[in-house]
Amino acid sequence: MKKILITCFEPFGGEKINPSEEAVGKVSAPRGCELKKLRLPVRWGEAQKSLFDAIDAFLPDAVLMTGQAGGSSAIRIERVAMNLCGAIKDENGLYATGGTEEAELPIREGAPAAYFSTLDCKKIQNALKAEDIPAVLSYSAGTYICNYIMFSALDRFACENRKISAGFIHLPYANCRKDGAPSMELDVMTRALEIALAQIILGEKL
Ligand code: PCA
Repeated sequence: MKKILITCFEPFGGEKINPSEEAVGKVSAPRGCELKKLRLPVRWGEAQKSLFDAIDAFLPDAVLMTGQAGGSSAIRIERVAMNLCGAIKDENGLYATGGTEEAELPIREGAPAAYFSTLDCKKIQNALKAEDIPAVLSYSAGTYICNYIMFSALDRFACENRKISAGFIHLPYANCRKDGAPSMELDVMTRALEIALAQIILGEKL
């Protein structure tokens, strides 16, 4: 039985829901997979600690992280995470420094500038497109908490020389929006995550 940790985020930025939390909540574990679901806070520091605690307790073979990318009209499979906490205030109203003075800083001083996802992103994209689900490869996961946890996981696995595949998928808004921003049906996003999980299991050489 392969163990996969799937993470999502709490709502943030005044939104009532986070599509990642809704979709992950509905995802069923593919056959041959023990799935652990984890909701992360949109807060610097706390998100990484919560992720690392879950990895230590569950010892997954793979980690699929998910979050919301408002404004996107397709599933975004992230190829790259960079070593940067952007100058963005979290849900506590704090920058990554823990203070209120605007600042950006590296996620880990001395770490590589970036890591590639260790999931087979192209294979996941092809599998989604085969079911007519709009999906793109993305070359920036942004500079906020999604990039932060994607980088944190990849950096930790690289440092510890652990063969745990890890990557990130960003989801569009879930509901039709008054502001006209693009959205996607929740059932479609849930199916997309199940397809991604199935591809991850196929790709695991355990
Ligand atoms: N999206 C944000 C943080 C949490 C989420 O769901 C991001 O893209 O960084």
